[in-house]
Amino acid sequence: MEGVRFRPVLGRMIFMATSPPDLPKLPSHRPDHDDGGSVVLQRRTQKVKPPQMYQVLMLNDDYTPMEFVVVVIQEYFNKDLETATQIMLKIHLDGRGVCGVYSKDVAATKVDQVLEAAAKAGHPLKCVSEPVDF
Ligand code: TYC
Repeated sequence: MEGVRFRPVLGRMIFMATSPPDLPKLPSHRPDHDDGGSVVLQRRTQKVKPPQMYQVLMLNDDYTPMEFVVVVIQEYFNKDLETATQIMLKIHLDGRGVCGVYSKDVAATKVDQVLEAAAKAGHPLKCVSEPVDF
């Protein structure tokens, strides 16, 4: 009988394309005993903690004008006039007060901005950041 003759290489290709691959045996997820179909959820301890936050504090001094402090708090900590005035008065009375709470990098930037504005204006205003729950 005159059949179609494949060249040997083509015959190999067809064989490879149609044969299922030899897969490694995966571990079975079926229980090896009858669990009655129940599902058990295991509680895991939380691994991801929220990031450490930093509070930006301004410190009192005897020379920086109150008005300047209020403007700085409004400008860099996005507070309205009333809130900024309350924060300034708290700093004036207690020696220090929180102007805002931020991630580490943002808090460091706020400190730099306040110190630069104060230095430019010739005021000794001091500003620091510290981890919350310090
Ligand atoms: N104590 C300053 C004054 O009487 C006012 C002041 C408030 C200064 C807050 C600094 O962070 C400060 N002029």
